Amino acid sequence: MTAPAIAQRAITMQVERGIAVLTFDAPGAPVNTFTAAAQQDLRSAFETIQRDPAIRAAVILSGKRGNFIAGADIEAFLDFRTAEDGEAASCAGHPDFAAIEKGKPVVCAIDGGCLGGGTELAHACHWRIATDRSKTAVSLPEVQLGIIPGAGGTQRLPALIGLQAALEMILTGKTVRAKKALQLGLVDEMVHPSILRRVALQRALELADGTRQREAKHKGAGEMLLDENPIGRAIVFRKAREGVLAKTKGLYPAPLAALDAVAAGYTSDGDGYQTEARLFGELAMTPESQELVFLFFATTALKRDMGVEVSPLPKPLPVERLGILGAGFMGAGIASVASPAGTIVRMKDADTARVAQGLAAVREVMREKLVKKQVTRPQFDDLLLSVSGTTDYSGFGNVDMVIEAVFEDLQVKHQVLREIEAVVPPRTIVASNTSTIPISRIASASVRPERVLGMHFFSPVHKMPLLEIITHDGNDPQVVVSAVSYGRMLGKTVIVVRDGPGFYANRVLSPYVNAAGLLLDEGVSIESIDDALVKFGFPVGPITLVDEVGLDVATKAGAIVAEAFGARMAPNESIQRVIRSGRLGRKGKRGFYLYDDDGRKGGVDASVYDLLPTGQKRTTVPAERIVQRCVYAMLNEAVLCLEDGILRSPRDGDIGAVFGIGFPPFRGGPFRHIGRVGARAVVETLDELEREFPGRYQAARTLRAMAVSGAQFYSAGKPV
Ligand code: 3H9
Repeated sequence: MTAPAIAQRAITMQVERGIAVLTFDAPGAPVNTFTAAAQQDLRSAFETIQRDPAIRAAVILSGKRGNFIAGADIEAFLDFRTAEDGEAASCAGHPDFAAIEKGKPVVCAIDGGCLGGGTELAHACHWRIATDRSKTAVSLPEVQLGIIPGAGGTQRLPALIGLQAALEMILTGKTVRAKKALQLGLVDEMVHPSILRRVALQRALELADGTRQREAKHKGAGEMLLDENPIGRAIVFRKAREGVLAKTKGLYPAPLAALDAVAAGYTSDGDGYQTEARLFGELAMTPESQELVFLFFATTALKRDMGVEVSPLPKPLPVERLGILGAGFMGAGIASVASPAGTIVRMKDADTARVAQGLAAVREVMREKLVKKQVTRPQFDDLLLSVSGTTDYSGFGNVDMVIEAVFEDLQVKHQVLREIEAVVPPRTIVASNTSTIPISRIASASVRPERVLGMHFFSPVHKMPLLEIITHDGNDPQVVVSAVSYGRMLGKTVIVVRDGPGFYANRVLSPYVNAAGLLLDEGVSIESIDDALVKFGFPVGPITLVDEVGLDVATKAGAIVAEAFGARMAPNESIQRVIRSGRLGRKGKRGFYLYDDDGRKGGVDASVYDLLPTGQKRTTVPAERIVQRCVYAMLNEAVLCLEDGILRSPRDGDIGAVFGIGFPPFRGGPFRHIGRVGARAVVETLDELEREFPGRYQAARTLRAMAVSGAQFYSAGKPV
């Protein structure tokens, strides 16, 4: 007999055979989050459960297919004014989860993403079941938002799965799929989604009857030794701290605070939860967390933006078959992300050797997926079968899209464009993976220019998240929408920019790299330039970056923007001289740095200084000035891109810089960084630099106006 539903706002409760079944289904929201109202619903549901003698146990599940609980409501963090506000939010949840933990048996039935506070709720339950659906995964992603788990995660997880495994999850925020969660003891059981509810009810009955007890995780002897004695734990904490510092260079406070919170749980009773709440509150107020939270909202807002301002919005055309021209590094890279997205790929190059090389490169990426258990053996085989090669245009007669990734030369691009258009159907979208040549110039040779646009992937394609889509004035909006939609299918963060030399990413990168080159011209050491920018938060310094992308590629991009923007981007001497000497960077195993036969980077190649204007004579420039000279050139250029209409919004500029060129995420992006420093201070520094380097740092008009008016790029609250 089923009792009538008791209406709750986000969580509804039904009682079946003495088991309270709580369904979390936040009305009108795409995912379940612990808003204040949902938290109140949970609290009152459990008060009823504990009070009502007819209820013997409970099951909690989600009413949203593929989404269990996405954690705390991140939007609420925007209202925190002090660290105490954050601490209070954390403290408010602690008694609720403690009451669940200490009360009647609760089974947590996880189907889909279980994140942050959702995972912490699961920890407080007595039995956890996950479905074997590919979307089902458990994580504590708080550090990625610059905070730590604040609903008991730093305290309960180590007890559940052991200290080392818990730290691995808490410090990285990584996602654990159902199968791995089962191995770790993070969940107790894995079932097919169709039987989740039934099994969960059954387990609740068994727990209530006492016929089933939650088994403690079977820790290995080594794990026991480490977890259960203070010396062992001290070793684990020390190693974890070293690992965090090596990875974050001390720039991200959250993982270090997480270590303190976890450690506090071992030192005294109850204090761990207080420490967790205090640190959660403190971290929520850090600029690092605020910028990471900004990035979360900016990226989710971007997912809804189709890149065109027309109404009604055209429907995206499906891309089921893709032709790729050029089986080189980029072409093969694109194939390796297109195939897992379910696309049939046909890759063409001039001869069979190149095609074979391209197919081998695709195979290598798929093999990596297999090794990391991201795909099964049959899936791996299927993925490889979906990519084929050709030296003519056979198979291009029915493709929905062609992406050309041939040599960066306008005549070559025109030639292939004509060839493509002669074989593909009129509906086919033709995209160029050019990183520098203006799309309108490429499209000028097309018989259907409205179907030609740019899709600038970043290298290595399977790792780099950004896709820059470049449109020109004559594009059909449906073509743009289709490219955006397909880019997202490939798992990319997509920004749409207008055509112009260097588009956005390469345009802002050019003056930054150039500034580094000018420092080299003066005799500043390679290490001190790279170190200064790495300490600012870039993943690698600008000189290493030039080696990575290839000196030929960097100089070519530099020449295009120099031609377009004149004195502001006039090339430095050093990089020109090094390329003229025949050094290509990592790919040629000789650049500014030394490389071994496998391409692994060693130290600076001291002999490279002989090629530079000051030879072996060194000079020093303070790290802070190095950063200003490189970064302010980039900040100013980003604003100029906005003024020129290359960027559609500061949001796109921030996302493009963070996901495309490694602008430090904890600084939010160039526009956010300007907001933090203040437009007036930025203009003052630019003016000072301009006096020293005339023509290179003329502050953008917008910045100057903002310095006077106090206007901001962003208003308070969630970015749209
Ligand atoms: C936490 O839990 C702290 C606790 O330890 C302690 C607290 C005291 N909050 O990404 P999507 C929105 S910290 C608010 O496009 P998908 C999102 O903005 C939290 N809003 O969907 C978007 O809104 P809109 C730890 C959220 O299917 C809409 O939902 N949790 C939240 O591609 C759809 O999102 C996380 O960090 C949230 N927690 O991916 C999880 N989550 O429609 C962050 C989503 O207005 N979330 N929204 O643009 C995610 O990683 C993904 O959203 C998820 C779904 C995987 C869940």
